[in-house]
Amino acid sequence: MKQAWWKESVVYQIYPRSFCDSNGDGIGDLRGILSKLDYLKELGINVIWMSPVYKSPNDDNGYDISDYQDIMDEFGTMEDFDNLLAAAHERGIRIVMDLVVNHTSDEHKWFVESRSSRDNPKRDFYIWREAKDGHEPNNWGSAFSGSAWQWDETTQMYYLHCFSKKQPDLNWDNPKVRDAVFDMMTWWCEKGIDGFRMDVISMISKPEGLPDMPVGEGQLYGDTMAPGGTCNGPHVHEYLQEMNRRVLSHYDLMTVGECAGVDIPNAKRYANCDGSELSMVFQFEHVGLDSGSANKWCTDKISLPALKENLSKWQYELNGVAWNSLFFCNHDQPRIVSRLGDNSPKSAKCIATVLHMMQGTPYVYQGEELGMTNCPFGSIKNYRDIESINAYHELTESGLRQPEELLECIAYKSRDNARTPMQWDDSANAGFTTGKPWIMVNPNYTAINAKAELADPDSVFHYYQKLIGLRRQSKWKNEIVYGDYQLLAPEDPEVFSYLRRRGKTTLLVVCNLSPNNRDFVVPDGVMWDNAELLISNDETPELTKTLHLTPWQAAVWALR
Ligand code: TEU
Ligand code: CA
Repeated sequence: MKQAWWKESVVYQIYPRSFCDSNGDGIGDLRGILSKLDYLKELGINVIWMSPVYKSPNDDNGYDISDYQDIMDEFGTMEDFDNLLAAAHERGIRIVMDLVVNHTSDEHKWFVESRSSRDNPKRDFYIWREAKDGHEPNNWGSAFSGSAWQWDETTQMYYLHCFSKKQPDLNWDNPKVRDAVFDMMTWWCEKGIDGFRMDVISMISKPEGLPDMPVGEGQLYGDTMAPGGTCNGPHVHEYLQEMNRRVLSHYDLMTVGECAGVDIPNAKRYANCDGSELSMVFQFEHVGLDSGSANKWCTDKISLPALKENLSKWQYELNGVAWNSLFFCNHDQPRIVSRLGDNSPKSAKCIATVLHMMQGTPYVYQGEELGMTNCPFGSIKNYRDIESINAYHELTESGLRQPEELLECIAYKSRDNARTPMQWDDSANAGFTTGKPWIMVNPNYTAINAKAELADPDSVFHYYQKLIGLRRQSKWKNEIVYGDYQLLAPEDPEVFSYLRRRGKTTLLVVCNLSPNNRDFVVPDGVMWDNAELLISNDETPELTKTLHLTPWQAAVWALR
């Protein structure tokens, strides 16, 4: 298998708004990130992916960009960015930018021109349609509630927005849009950045004729992300191959496509090892396993056998032909220790072991390395996320859901759970800001914070540091990065165990993802004589045919 630096990396995702505030306005910023580079160096990561830092009115916290080549006022200046990039490179840390080009902000100059008149040269930069029988052109719903179409009085037409109405979709079928995007990407590459995470890149090619989509149970609109909708559209691979030819292939970049709705066949194309499109993709099947039949607003738990089957499918299918990203957390997902664990540090370490010993590039989301948990927001007034707030109002005002039960689901699944301020220490506001934070701080910051964990050799932080060290520096790094994967005991409802094999070495990974003591019989065929323990989150477990596992115990051995 071809080796590459981005296959041997561990990426740390920063949500700048909530990471570190350097000027006391309650909002994280670039200088705040600069001040924490040594912390990230200590953790051992070698790539930072920053959520968008470009000019934005922040309708969707920066995922609505009004100028791709300038820095958001709240985050600082382009000089601050240049200083951050240089300082990261000095520490051997690469920086990957968040590329949001499925849509812009409605305040972007392209859209201001496009909406000004039907014959403006920029009109076809976006997707405009006449009303149909006096109504929206089709039944598509926005991911942030309501219709995906917004009526524009000036030119008496609708424009498409798959997200908020302040995020009009770009028309990628227009070669002038592709030219403008590729020019902007080249401008950033010439500044020396190290790659792009590409926001909903699987959605840039819309289906011919924009057909109505099925309306799911408990839904009010057609689901654009269902098969045949906006994901994996007719020209998406053609446009990405063009992007690769015209921009990506000219630089040494890591690229990861955020591919809502991606399946294995499309992933093998997006993340093809032949380098024709992207380095890797984010797939979302595993973090969709606890979505109800209607939508994500439920409190269902993830079934472990289903999770084992799904993650194993991706390990088997992409091995040797494409490349996996490995994540449980990001700025859109609730905290995994609350979703799959029991909020305990030991369960956080167990979950991390499951992910970090697989084949693929692991992503650590800010605070995940501390075991940060979901936040008790309580009232809907304490939420800031457009997705949660709009869903609450649409679903309760339509009578589809009752406020109390829906609020329980929002508490469990809201993106805001990942967006509470990073917990640096036990001083006011967890050391995130000296001002009033833009969103509430999780009250458990007095117990869960970086300062305390840096001082505790048994902390979640030091466990992540060890996992990252195993992958990046240890004598086992090639087995961990490139070894083949084999799931063990698929039917076990609590223990997630698998092998990694490369040459004469086999790694045995055993994780008891349950609060119960468990005996686990190591399947036949797994032989060992001089086993060596790589990592464990408990007293060293005796390696015998029947392992006696404590609650949430994880252990990895190298077997020769
Ligand atoms: O998210 C894409 C996406 O599908 C989201 O709707 C996400 O899956 C969902 O919120 C999970 O419940 C990307 C960005 O990551 C997200 O932050 C942006 O809001 C969205 O695109 C629009 O840019
Ligand atoms: Ca600030």
